[in-house]
Amino acid sequence: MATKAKELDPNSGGGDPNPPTGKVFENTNNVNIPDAGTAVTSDVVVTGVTGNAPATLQVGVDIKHTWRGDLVVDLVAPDGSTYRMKNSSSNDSADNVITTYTVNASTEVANGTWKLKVQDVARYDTGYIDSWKLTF
Ligand SMILES: [Ca+2]
Ligand SMILES: [Ca+2]
Repeated sequence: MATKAKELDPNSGGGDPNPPTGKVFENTNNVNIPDAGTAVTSDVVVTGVTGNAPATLQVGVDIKHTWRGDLVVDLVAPDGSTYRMKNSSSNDSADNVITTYTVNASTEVANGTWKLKVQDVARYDTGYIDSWKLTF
């Protein structure tokens, strides 16, 4: 029986003519989010990725906050296009937004400065962007 080579191994990245590179770009600098204030951003500069971003761009977010329902979270592509990942939700009193969103960014050129944009839209509880990353 013939060898079944390189089939559906999500971690290999090898043997695929259009490989998901699995390149990771991260910003671990903390950014304070003003309470019921203006949006803040954190930059990630992407280089060395050919062509457009994938339809399954992985956006890993680590935001520390004492009432995460206050938060609106967007991904901003290099050309300024905005992708909403999380809306505010006044009754979501849980802590923190620590998750990975999947964004269809296939119309966006990969290389350039991407931003995580976070706004706190309700008073009293506060927090900060701890880190975030893009996986191509
Ligand atoms: Ca708040
Ligand atoms: Ca950090």
